[in-house]
Amino acid sequence: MSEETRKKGLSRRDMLGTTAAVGAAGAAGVAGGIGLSQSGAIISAEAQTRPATPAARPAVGNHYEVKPGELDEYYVFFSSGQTGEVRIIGCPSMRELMRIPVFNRDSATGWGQTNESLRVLTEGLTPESREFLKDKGGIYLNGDLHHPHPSFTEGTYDGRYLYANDKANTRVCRIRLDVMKCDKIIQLPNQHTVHGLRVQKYPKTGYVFCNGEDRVPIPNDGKVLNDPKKYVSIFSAVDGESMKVAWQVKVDGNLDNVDADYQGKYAWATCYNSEEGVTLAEMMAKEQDWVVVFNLKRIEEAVKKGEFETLGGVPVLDGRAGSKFTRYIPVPNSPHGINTAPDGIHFVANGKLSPTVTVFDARKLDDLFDDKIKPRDVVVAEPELGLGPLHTAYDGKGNAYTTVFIDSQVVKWNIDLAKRAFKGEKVNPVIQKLDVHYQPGHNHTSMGQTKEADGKWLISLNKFSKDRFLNVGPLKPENDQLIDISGDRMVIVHDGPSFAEPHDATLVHRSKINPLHVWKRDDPFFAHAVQQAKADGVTLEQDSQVIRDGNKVRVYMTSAAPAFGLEEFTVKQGDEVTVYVTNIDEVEDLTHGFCITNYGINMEVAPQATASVTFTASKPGVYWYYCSWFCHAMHMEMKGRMLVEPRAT
Ligand code: K7E
Ligand code: CUA
Repeated sequence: MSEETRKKGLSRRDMLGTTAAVGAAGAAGVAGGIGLSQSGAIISAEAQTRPATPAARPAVGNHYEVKPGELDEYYVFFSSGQTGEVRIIGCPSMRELMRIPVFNRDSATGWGQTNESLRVLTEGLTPESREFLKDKGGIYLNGDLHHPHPSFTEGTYDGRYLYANDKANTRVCRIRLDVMKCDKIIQLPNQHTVHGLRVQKYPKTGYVFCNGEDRVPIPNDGKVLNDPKKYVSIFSAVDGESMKVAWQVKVDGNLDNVDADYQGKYAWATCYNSEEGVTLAEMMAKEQDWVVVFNLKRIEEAVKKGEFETLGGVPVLDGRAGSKFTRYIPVPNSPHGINTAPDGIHFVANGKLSPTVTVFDARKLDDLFDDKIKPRDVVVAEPELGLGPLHTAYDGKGNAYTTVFIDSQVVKWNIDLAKRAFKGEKVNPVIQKLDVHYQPGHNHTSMGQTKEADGKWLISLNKFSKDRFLNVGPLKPENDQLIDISGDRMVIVHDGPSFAEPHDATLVHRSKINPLHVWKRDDPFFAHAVQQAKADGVTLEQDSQVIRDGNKVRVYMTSAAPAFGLEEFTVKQGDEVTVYVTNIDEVEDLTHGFCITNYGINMEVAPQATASVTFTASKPGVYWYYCSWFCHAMHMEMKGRMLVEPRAT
């Protein structure tokens, strides 16, 4: 690359365009008619006369534009932080495609109100939480979803599930990727919050690893209070199939983030507060903290042999300093993200308070556990990148991309160069520092957390957006920036505002995900409704009728645009009413809704699904119900009346 092009921020690839058709348009504009596509063919005269790339737009061609009607190449599963849901974004368009309610209450779909969602939200609660929520509606209404990660088979995504944590109420969820609905939520006993979450990559998921961040007494029942020496933090492995806790390990310090290897032998977590303090000053007192490595085989053997104590109904092992299950590798104070490279060899802990990242070689861990080497012997590089390294992503070509929060940059660096520098060679591993806007947390590359990392895209999830968008008042959106990493240089191509607070995201090639177009009638998601109907002698797909069972009333109705199977039904004040709506339309995207005015009821019923909701008919009178999802020219007329007879007094 010539010095001049370097100054302009252009690489050879930028000038030649990326894809023959679309990239060429940009190339013509940028390079003033070089006239070559990537394949070397001379581009058309028409392409050469297309309007030049506007000066403000990065000089990379506009291959990130996904034209109306075209589909994106990647699904991005975004967390939403304290909103509590998962969002699906298309990449490279960055268009929001869908929201999946999980730990939140959702007005549009009825999540948190339908019987189907309430089952998911309540069945995995600990007995203590169930008791606690008894007079609070039975469910938590908030969540803090940080880390959404899809299931693996042999080192890459298999399209079955997505898992995520709830930091707010110590829960883990599973989303079925065939229907994009949450089908399991469990609350982890013994531990206090779950922050880091990553999954087993090999041979398959397998385990979902969940970091307990805060230290508390076990059991946390008030007998021990202000005696931090007796607090402990917990590392959990959840079985991703059964969604039960497989085992837990007690550790020293506070666990932050976690990741797993490509061999199925180890998981590793960053750990701060080796001081075991309870105030900020205490937690930051020491110069060093740790990365904890968990030996999965040794843990499994011990569990098999019964070498554990049962706490909160699950097997708990002691992995504190000196244990055969763990090794504690010292790293600079308060590390944050930990990220496994697609080469299957390296993993990186990000310094946060230290300007460095620490690179480990997983091949040395067998020797470490056999005490043949010292913990720091596993470290093979420690490059200095900038202020506030938080998370690292990879391109599969030996390069790493680390967010530095305080400097508001993404730093591209080379793992090999970093290792050579660590050995004393005079080389600079840093390839480029790119300003992002502003204060990045996680960043993620396309397929970058699998062995199929493809090095095309990087998304920087920036916590602040400040002046990048129209001012919307004191509360601002975050800014997710799309960065083209396919060339020598990183180039920002898109700013995308998003609401609270996408910590983390996973970019999955669309070939890995195959959702259904309409529900299957035998889906387990509404199996309870099917069972109840059967017991009542009702065929959900045909019958609309009211069954009285003491003061319980079950109202079954079909929905087919633009009519419900029942134009009215009558109940008595005080009845416990369950309405089952079955959408018998088979047309893709023809979703109905069921909303009862002034009864606070609303739910979505997608094609071929059954949804149900239970409430007490406490108010007498006439209450119209209507379809709340636009379905037909006569959608406004898709309604009926619930007549509630007053209680005889
Ligand atoms: Cu860095 Cu919760 Cu993944 Cu946020 S954590 S940034
Ligand atoms: Cu059915 Cu709108």
